[in-house]
Amino acid sequence: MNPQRAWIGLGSNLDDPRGHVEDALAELDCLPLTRCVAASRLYASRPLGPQDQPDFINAVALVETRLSPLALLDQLQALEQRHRRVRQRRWGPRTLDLDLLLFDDSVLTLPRLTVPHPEMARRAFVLVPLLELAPDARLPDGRSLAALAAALETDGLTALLPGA
Ligand code: ROI
Repeated sequence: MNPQRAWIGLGSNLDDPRGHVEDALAELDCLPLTRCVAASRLYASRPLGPQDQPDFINAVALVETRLSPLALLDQLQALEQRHRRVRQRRWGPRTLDLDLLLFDDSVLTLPRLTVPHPEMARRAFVLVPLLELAPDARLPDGRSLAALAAALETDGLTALLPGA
């Protein structure tokens, strides 16, 4: 079977967020049957949800994988655990969050996994980095991500300079 293309959203706002996201980008390339083929710049973003938490670092990666969507989800969750993800409360701070955003043109509604990610169309910290890599990207239903992003507030989102 040919590899399939999956988009992964990365986010962190605890314990050296930039380090967690940079390490996770490298680790995605080491997952079984998976190669990381592109990664966006890192972005600093104001928290969506409770404001009494640090700003996030966000990025998006494109991987090619021969894993099934659920096997890829298992690998992403194991990677989160290796970053000792602590989830203290819903929408609270976290050391590493990995979201499976898109899996080719699949539409999946499983108990553990919904693809496309149900919130992605409303999140500038997901759409802006993704569009950096794929300006013409669309949801499986044909909606243009650029058009969705244009409707969003991007005030709290800043691309970081490499190495800065
Ligand atoms: N806010 C931002 N800016 N970035 C995230 O990755 C993020 N992730 C979350 C919540 C807490 C909803 N807010 C976020 O899970």
